Amino acid sequence: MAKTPKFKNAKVQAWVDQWNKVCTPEKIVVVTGTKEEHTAICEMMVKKGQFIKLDQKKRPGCYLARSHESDVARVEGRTFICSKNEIDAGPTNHWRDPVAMKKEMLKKYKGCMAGRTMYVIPFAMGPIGNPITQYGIEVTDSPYVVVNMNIMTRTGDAVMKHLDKGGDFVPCIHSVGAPLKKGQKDVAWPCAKKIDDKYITQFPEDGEIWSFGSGYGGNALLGKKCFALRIASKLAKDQGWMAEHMLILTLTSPEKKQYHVTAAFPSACGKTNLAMMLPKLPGWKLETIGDDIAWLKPGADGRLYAINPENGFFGVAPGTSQFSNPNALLSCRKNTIFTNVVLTPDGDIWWEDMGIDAPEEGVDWKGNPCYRCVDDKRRMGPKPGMTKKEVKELGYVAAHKNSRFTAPAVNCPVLDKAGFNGKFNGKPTGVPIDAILFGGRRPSTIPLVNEAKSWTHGVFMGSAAGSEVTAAVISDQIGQVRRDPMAMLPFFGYNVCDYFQHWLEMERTSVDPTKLPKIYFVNWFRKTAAGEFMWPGFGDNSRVLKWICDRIDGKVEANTTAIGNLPYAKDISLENNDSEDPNFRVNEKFLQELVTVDVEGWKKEIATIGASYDEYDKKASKDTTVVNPAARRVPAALRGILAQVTAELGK
Ligand code: OXD
Ligand code: MN
Repeated sequence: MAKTPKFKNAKVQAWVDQWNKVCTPEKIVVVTGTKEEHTAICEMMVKKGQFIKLDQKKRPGCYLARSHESDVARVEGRTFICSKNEIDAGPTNHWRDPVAMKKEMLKKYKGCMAGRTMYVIPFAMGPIGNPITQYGIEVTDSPYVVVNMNIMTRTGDAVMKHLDKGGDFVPCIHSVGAPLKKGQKDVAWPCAKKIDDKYITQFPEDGEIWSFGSGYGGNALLGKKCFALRIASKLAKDQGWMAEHMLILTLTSPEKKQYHVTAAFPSACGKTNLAMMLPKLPGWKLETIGDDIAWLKPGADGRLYAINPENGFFGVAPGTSQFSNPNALLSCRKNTIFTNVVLTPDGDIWWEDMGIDAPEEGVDWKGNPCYRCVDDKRRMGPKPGMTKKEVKELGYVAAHKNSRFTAPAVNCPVLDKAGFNGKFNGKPTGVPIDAILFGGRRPSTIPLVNEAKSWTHGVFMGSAAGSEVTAAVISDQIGQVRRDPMAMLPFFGYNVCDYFQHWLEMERTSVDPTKLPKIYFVNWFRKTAAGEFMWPGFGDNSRVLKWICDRIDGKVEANTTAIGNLPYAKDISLENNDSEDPNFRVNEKFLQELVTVDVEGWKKEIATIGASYDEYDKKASKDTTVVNPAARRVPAALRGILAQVTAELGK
């Protein structure tokens, strides 16, 4: 056990004392958040072989880490919501009894930091001092977590000063679960190697987060998914606000009118790309406020005001290119940590679909040599002389599919600085939201854009969101469509049915429901039977955003259908639709199809939405602790919309 530093905040003192006794670290360091401290930790990791320093001319302040093969993404199967009653975790979460879980995990934590440094990270989710901001303390034995938290959240002395005044915070404990014996050499990526030894645990009623065994992303950077979504969603429900898996952007029209939009898409479905998009439509400007999480609070005028609680981007690297997201590439030019990408011989990085030629030779995410394919300069294989087809057949990628960049938001060339700092018109209110988008990767059926007929219809749309599973999670279902309500499936801190009810309550309790944002469902990912994309996506998505703004301003009519209000194709602007490459040009024939209801497809869609509701309801029916089961089922208002859409489709 190390000597515990003294803290002015008694709850901080108790939290650090408690974990010092349990985890018995060699020493304790309180993170101050300075640049010098950050660099010193990175350099210490370079010395220990845990970071590779990239070429500092090309990538100043940048480092590369390679994780253990068992530790490459979020582990949903090992993520637990430990509410006292199982029904409060709901049908979509893994529930464990909180007392039993703490007992089980305490055994794991016992002595787990032996030979390691325990870092105490004071962090803020949101701009320090903003009324919407919340605070946390993460105790961790991972220097990788410290430097990533420094980028992803506001950390250090300024936060501690706030807590010194007695401010409350969410206590978090994290360990990689790899104690060191005396004299034992550390490995490049310490973690618990067996999936079953990893625990990502939320105690929503105590407001505590306990994480063990993983050092990767959302499993370990506890401000992100564990706090800003799982714990915050429960706080938000209790306090009448919303914590959502949404990007936030600011759009300015050629007439200089500003709109603020949030969008909830599942992991790795293009939130970062939309948040930083370069509009194809002339005269339109898009700025970024956040790319992953939004906290929305009702203002006195009835509008919903949003902040981005984060401070950086934890972006998926593969696919990020000069074409798909030049602003993301520029965001990671400096002071960025790359994880599981390819190292080039000149000390730079590369990944699949980066839009530039691969180096002739490099080092892949596992640390093994990799080589440019003989017939494709943009692919790499594990042996020299391989063809693209051979590499594909092997299922080999040189950068892991969930490899990431952790980049400071201030690097983003199109950052809306005021909005990012939680300000609107000089006031720390967050920005007023005009439209909420839901979406996912849906190769069929779902139109390009569909406007909800009412708030309740919008909640229905969100509840029915679905997407193909991506590599952001360790899963055997990658590529299959799964229901992912409001893109929150892995992130609900409580019962999904109560969450739906909470969304409905936002309208019921609003001082002026007419001021709530309009809700839309978008789909950039429709494919033809032959597998080609029907919509170019990326900068062309500005055409859809413009239609949404036109609808908000009452400038265009919509086609009222059974499933919602669809655009007339003529109202989707085709200005500047002159790319030479047909893949990057709107195809007018496809456009017509994208705004037409696929009645047969929708009948199937509606049946599977109903089936997902039935699944959610089953849990409430089985639970003997439920006093009023009807109140814990999918709200009748959503069942009502389902019935209405079904009836109208049948006409
Ligand atoms: C993320 C995710 O890392 O959703 O943002 O997985
Ligand atoms: Mn996310």
